[in-house]
Amino acid sequence: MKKNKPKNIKGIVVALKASFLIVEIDYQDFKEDSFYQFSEKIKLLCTRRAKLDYQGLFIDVGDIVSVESIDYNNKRAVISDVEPRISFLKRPAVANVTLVAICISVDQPLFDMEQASRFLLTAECSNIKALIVLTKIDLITKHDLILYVNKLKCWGYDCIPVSIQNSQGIDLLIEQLRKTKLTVLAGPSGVGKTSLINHLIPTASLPTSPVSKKLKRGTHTTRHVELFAIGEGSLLADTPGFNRPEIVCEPSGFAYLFPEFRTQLTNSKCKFRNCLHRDEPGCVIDKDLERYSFYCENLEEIINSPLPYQAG
Ligand SMILES: Nc1nc2c(ncn2[C@@H]2O[C@H](COP(=O)(O)OP(=O)(O)OP(=O)(O)O)[C@@H](O)[C@H]2O)c(=O)[nH]1
Ligand SMILES: [Mg+2]
Ligand SMILES: [Zn+2]
Repeated sequence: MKKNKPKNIKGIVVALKASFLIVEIDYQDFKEDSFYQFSEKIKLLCTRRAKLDYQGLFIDVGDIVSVESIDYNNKRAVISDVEPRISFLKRPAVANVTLVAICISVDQPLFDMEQASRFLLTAECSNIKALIVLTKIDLITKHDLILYVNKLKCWGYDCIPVSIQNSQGIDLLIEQLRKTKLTVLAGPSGVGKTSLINHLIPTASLPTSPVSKKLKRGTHTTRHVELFAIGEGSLLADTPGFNRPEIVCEPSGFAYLFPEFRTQLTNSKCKFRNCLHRDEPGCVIDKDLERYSFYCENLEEIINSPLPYQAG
């Protein structure tokens, strides 16, 4: 018996282009359909039903949506609904993220503790698991690399050191990405996020550019968030680099965004319940930890921010 073509089907938003959304749907849904015989994925250029705007439902890359009025010849459709998100990374804006892979280069541009921490705090604020991808390790010695890895361990983070020049760490990174549903590559401009995607998915062929010799910074080559398939059911997002992520947090919760402080606060309690871990007596935070002064400076900024609990 001929199956009825489904009225609307589910897909994932893989990119935003001007006022359109690119939605990828799975042709497998139609395999038994005698009219459409599909075997792979298809991208549709979509608009959205006005009712979604009235309902205040935003749609970003990573959102699972229902599409209807599908025109297969012209690859167009209309988004009629959006599923609730399991997570949302605010900047770069990506929905349903399961892992933020924060790319930080050891050189060109040089590793910057404050900048790296700001990216990590963004992931922590969104309650999304973070992993550091230490890039361009061909530019430093083995000895210096060990120092970086140990430093990040003290901050409470695992890292995967990689280089696309000599393929070091690439297999380990692929293994991690293939067991994760949606990984976002985030980080400053010029650290090599897009180069990594081109290396991992050669068909992507995305534009990259050298770091500015004068400013020693990236040149903001990637302008949009885009999702790419990597392995069965795993997605990887390239994102535009930016240099100083904003920290949005309440002063009392700030210390909990640092894994190395979190461990201390879980193991023992400060004398005062409202301790902000500065000069309060009976505070359990170890003031010798590397990121302690960064914590204090930014706490001050958060407290004195003209906007409620914003700094950056
Ligand atoms: N030596 C070395 N250079 C690299 C490596 N990975 C990337 N690069 C270079 O770094 C430069 C910047 O790379 P991109 O991939 O454009 O950086 P990006 O993070 O995507 O930058 P934005 O799109 O601006 O955010 C390019 O010239 C790359 O060739 C690496 O492993 N080693
Ligand atoms: Mg890029
Ligand atoms: Zn304290």
